[in-house]
Formats: sequence, structure tokens, C-alpha cells
Amino acid sequence: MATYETIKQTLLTYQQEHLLHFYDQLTETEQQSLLTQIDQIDFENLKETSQQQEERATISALPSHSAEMFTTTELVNMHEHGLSLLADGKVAVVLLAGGQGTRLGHNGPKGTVNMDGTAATSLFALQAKRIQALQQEVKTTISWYIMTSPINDEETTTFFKENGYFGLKPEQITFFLQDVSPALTPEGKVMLEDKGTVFQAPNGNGGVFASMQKAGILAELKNNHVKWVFFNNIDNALVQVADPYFLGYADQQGAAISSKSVKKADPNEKVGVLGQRDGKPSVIEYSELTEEQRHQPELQDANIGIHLFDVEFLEQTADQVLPYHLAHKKISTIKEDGTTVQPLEPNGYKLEKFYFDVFPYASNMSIFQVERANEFLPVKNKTGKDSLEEAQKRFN
Ligand code: UD2
Repeated sequence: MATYETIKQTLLTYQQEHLLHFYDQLTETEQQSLLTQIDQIDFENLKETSQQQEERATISALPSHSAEMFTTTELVNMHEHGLSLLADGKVAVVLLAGGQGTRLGHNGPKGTVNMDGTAATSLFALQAKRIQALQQEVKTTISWYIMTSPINDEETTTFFKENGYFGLKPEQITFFLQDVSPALTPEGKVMLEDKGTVFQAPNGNGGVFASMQKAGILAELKNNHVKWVFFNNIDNALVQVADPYFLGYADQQGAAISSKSVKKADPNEKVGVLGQRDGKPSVIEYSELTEEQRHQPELQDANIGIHLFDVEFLEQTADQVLPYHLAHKKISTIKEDGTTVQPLEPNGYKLEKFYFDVFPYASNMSIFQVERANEFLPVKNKTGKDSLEEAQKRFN
């Protein structure tokens, strides 16, 4: 445990000593708690974050495949191959469910929103049913790892328990917690929520690899001879969890990462695309593309958050420190005079890691383009495009 003196020294080094401004006004327990919170902050990574420069990268395409490019026999083989990987226990599933889902305005974890008023059609249940169906087909139990965050862990695990784990065995599901990260003022200072608490929020879905390692999951996957980990987001109501075609495709292509994509609805759809940055596999944000690149026929593979990662690749990259991305937000904070500010405008930056920042560490990535109408219906908003309303219509 770091002492007051060592913490103070670190804070002086990184010019963050304001974090101890109210230290003398705290009880002993509060003081200890504050020191522990500060001790967990990676100040070196924060320093690099506030000094981030926009670098202009060279963007290029990566080839993608779609079902029409294969013969019926090839597709049958792909499917069979995927099923045999599942039957041999070579596949595990990871669900990213640590996010806040604030855009949806739903009170509770996003996975608990449902299609018909019952928990049996919740986003969690839809994924569980898919796993259940596959298990019946291949007669093997599929391990499911669900990442939660301190803001939704208890509600998530209770929801599963209360609903009988949606027919799955409790021991095949592992919940693991992601880390949190602090917020920065425009001047790069770590923000305090109150006198003894550093403001903290989930550190983005890029925390997943380090959290899997910390929870012993990567070691478990290796011990169990798992080869592929299927990753996806909680919000896609149509996701085909551990799709055998996709598994067969990824394994036959042999790249460390395989990603599903859908064709962009139109060149100006504001989504990240799968391609290469400086010759390395990447998700390229809409804002990074020039007008010409947005129209380029080879750069139309939208990232839908469905990926297969080779376990060996995850092991090799789990120690990489991924960069923070800044999100300008309203953050309730305490001023030096001890008064609390509830800002009406964004006043600070939340820090998030993105899982796809590991992509450049892979020498290659294969891309399987699928039909949006069949496989991608993300529940992001309450109404309109990509909404709960749209998903409910589809299911009822
Ligand atoms: C994500 C992708 C985007 C595209 C889109 C498709 C990122 C950063 N962007 O955008 O490229 O593929 O999905 O729908 O992934 N999550 C956590 N912990 C966190 C934050 C998020 O587990 O701290 C989970 C969240 O619960 C969700 C997933 O990560 O399942 C995606 O996060 P999001 O909904 O914030 O990302 P979005 O929709 O902006």
C-alpha cells in the first residue's frame, strides 16, 4: 500500500497535487480511501493522453468476403467446420456489457431492455437463447464470459440469477469486472467528485483484455484449449452469437482477428470502417476519412462490433497499454473553495479505451461482410434509427 509521502511525490511529479487539497479535512478512513484511489491511477498514460497529437495516418482498405463469393459446397464446409470447432470446445464467448447505455435512457443495464415486456426477450436473454440453441446442436457446453462494470455489475448478476440464467448453467457463465478511469479538466488535471473521491467512470470496452487477464480468464481459456473467442456488444438484437459460418470462415482464413461487417448504408453513414491504418488492421473512425475515402468502394465495411480473436493473439497483447480516447462530458466536480459544480455544459473529459486499439498488433485481419437486415439491429436510442422502438417492432 502506497503511503501519503510516496503518493504526494507521484502527484508532484505529474502536477496533480490538487487531489490532496482537502486531505486534512477527511477522516482517517476517507484519507486511506483517497490514497488507494489515487494509487490506482496510471498517471503516465494520462500524461500521454493530454499530450496526444492528431497524427495523419495513411488509410487503406482490407479485402472482405461475403457469402456470395463462396460456392454452396464451400459454405457447407465452412458451416460444418464451425460446428466442429464448437463441438470440440474450441470456442468461448465474451460479451461486452460494462457500458452505461445513457443514450437509451433506460434505468438499468442495457442488456435488461426487452422486446415484449418480459425478461425472456431481454437483450441478455436473446444472446443466452442463441448459445442454448448452439449447445443443443453441438452437444457441448459453451463458456460465456460477461464483462460488467462497477456501475452495473450487481444489477446484471441479479438479473441473471432471478431469471434462472435463461436456461444456461450458472457455472458456464463468468461475470468479470472492468476497471474505471478518472476524468480530466481541459488543463489535464484529474477531477475530484468530492473532497475524498476521485471522479471515476468505466474505462471503455478496451479495458476488456487487461480485465480478462486479471480475472485469470486468458489462462483458463488456454488451459481449456480454446482457440477462438467470439466478442460482441450487448446492444445488437440480431447478433448470431458464435455463428458457425463465421467461425469456419475465420479458422480457414487463419488471421489472428476476424471481423464481421455490414456494408455502410451510404457513403456518409457515420460509422467506423474496417481497414488499415499505416498498413495495420484498424477500425477507422468516420471523422478520419476524407470525402473521397468515404466513397471508396473498398472502404465500405462498417464495424458492427462482432469479432473473433485467436486466444494466442490475446495472450500476446494483453499487456499492451492501450491509449485513452477523450469524450467531452458534463462532470459533477468540487471546486477548490469546497463548493460542488453541476455543469450545464461539458466541463471535462472522460477517458475510454477502445478494444479495437489492439487490432494494429495483429499481422492480418479477415473480414466477413453480412446482411445488415439479418444480423445488425443495435439498440442505441429510444426511438428512430437504431432504436428500441425499431427492435420491438421487428420482434412483435
Ligand atoms: C461501438 C463501436 C463502433 C461500432 C458500434 C456498433 C466502440 C468504441 N465503438 O460504438 O465502432 O462497432 O459499436 O454498434 O466499441 N462497453 C463496455 N464498457 C465500457 C464502454 C462500453 O463494456 O466502458 C460495451 C457496451 O456495453 C457495449 C459495447 O461496449 O456493449 C459498445 O460500446 P458503446 O455502445 O459505447 O459503443 P458505440 O455504440 O458508440
